Amino acid sequence: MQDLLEIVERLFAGDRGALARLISWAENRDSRFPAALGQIYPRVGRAWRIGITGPPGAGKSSLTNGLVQAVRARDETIAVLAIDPSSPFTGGALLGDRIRMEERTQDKGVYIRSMAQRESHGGLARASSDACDVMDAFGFDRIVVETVGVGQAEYDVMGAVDTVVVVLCPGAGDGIQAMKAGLLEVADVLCVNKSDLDGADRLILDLEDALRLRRPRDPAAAGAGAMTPPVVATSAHEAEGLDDLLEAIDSHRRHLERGEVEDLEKIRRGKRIAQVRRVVGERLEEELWSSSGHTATVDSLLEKSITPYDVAEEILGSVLGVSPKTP
Ligand SMILES: Nc1nc2c(ncn2[C@@H]2O[C@H](COP(=O)(O)OP(=O)(O)OP(=O)(O)O)[C@@H](O)[C@H]2O)c(=O)[nH]1
Ligand SMILES: [Mg+2]
Repeated sequence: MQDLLEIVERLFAGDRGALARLISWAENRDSRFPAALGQIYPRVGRAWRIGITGPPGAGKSSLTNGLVQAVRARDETIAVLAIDPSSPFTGGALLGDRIRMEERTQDKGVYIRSMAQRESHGGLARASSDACDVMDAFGFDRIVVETVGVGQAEYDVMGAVDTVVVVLCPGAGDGIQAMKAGLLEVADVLCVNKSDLDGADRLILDLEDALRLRRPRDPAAAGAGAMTPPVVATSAHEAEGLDDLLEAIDSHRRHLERGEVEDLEKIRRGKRIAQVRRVVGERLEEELWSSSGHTATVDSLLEKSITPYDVAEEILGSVLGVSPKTP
């Protein structure tokens, strides 16, 4: 406990070692984390959380770097959480990325941290939300979470931020890919990066068409805070459009803060509820399978050549006292 109070005190005093340590606790599901979060929780909720997602190579990291500069030029502070997919195939390149990003931070107003999916034990959305809470309590004005927007885990991460920026770039069928992957549905701001390349104008027009066609039909589909996402052109290479991107993010923020569609408090409460469900899910799973009894039950039941469904129902029956689902 002494240990814990000391680290929280250091966090509040602006100690980056404490910041790093608490994020590691979140990442590794350290048993001290929940109590630490309890201590810092009164200071959570001030930072604006920006999610940056999109297909591999669209320029998310380059844009994040650009955003860091644009934010610093306004004298605001910013923390970045870069989520590595930690695939064995791309691990090398991403590691390079991480080093490139971490190198640039002699600046006290910037903090950059990466989090590997594998190290968060599958609970990526839970761990990244916890890490954001720590960075928020530390006092950063803005937090950027960068993911590769492909899988369910990344969508869940995006569900925990305030403004989602989907980054696309010109190139074979990217716009269409994005629509197929449902990326447009999660976007609060659409960013067409690499506007210095041919095809960017075309992609912008295509996206605007797609948004026009889709939105009126189903205004409720995008859920809380729904508005037609603006399409912003950027070139991270030429540092073009970064202020426009920041302005689009701020405009989305003002829109939510004015409660034009739904109250910001209510939206954030929804995100907290999702976090509670994630924590309960993780803990249940852990409790269930760490008690050797259930694992043994599964083994012995499967021996009797009954189906996995029947075994599952037996286990659920014994744990929750529910009766088997009947068709
Ligand atoms: N022409 C051009 N190239 C860019 C621009 N922004 C990024 N790139 C290049 O695109 C490539 C991918 O950039 P990253 O910033 O690593 O993209 P990413 O989306 O973070 O990539 P992953 O993390 O691997 O998914 C790099 O070679 C960049 O130099 C841009 O505005 N214009
Ligand atoms: Mg990247």
